[in-house]
Amino acid sequence: MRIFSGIQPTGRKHLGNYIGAIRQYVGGQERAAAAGDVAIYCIVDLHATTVQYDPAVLRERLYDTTAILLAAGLDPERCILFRQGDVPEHTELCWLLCSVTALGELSRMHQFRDKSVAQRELVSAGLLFYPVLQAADVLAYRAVEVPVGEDQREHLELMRDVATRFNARFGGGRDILVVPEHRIPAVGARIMDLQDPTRKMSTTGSSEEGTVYVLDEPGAIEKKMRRAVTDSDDPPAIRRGDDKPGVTNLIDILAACSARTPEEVVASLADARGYGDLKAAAAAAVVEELRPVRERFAELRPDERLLEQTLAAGAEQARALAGATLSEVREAMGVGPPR
Ligand code: AQP
Repeated sequence: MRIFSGIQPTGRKHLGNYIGAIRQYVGGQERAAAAGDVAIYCIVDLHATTVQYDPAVLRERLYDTTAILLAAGLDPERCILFRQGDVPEHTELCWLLCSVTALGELSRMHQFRDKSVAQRELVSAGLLFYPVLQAADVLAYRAVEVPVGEDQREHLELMRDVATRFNARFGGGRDILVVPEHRIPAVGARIMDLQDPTRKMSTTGSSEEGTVYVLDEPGAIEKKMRRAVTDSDDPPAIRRGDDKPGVTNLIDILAACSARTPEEVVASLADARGYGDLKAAAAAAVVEELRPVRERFAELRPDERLLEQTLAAGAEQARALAGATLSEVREAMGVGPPR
């Protein structure tokens, strides 16, 4: 069972990225190996160019993200970790897949609509084509499973449509591309902003106070968790529910960071005096979850040469796999000389 996922090197990685995606990546290494296959993880620098950005900052963030992934437990001996821009097969496949992607579907994507509103100077065509490049990322490796957070569900559906349409149009009775499944974590698929728990915790749309960063110091985490918005129920009720987004978010964070179910967390807080106890327990669990990652990051991040070597070795492995898919796609589409 082949696993693939990508993560942007934008901004500072937050608790939502960590629980929704990064932790799943780490577990994926074992599961893919147990099935005799490999997990492939890509830092998608090309995706990051679809909104306003500073080229020098992008490089810094790329190294930050690489070091965070390694610190969280990705092992280049057990997975393929690489930078998207090092594997040109992604962009070529993106172009070829455009022929089986409906413009109307792209323009209806939530992420395109939300992010295009936020672009003041230019709404780039890249922002519109983002999901096609994302489809190429996954389909190039014939991945079966894509670990992502809940916010990527729509893009995954589009990717599945693109693969199905490609096979029907060009496959000649064969499934040249694999239609992937998404893997969304049972708890923590959508971590919410601590200050506005009706919105997802996000790199671009969240406030500093509402966002716990993977590299935050314990004091900063405790402060943000202590100030998390809950509700004014009197007496306070520690339970999950659509009417209680702030409390639900804290319960989910605590469950995800203490390897328990939300129900077990609620039961463990049956004698709590109020939301303060929930916040303190959640803060302690997040601090302990992120502590080893922050400490290991501090060791790894300064050696940019080693990070580059790791990415280059990963890109070489990735190119061998993506190149094989691409040559079949080109052949099926009648592009370039016959094989
Ligand atoms: N709040 C979240 N809860 C759970 N999972 C989340 N993810 C993002 N936010 C949450 C998951 O993190 C993975 C990597 O995301 P990304 O960095 O590639 O960018 P994104 O999905 O666009 O999310 P961000 O970081 O919040 O950025 P912006 O503000 O640009 O949207 C993905 O698997 C995602 O599902």
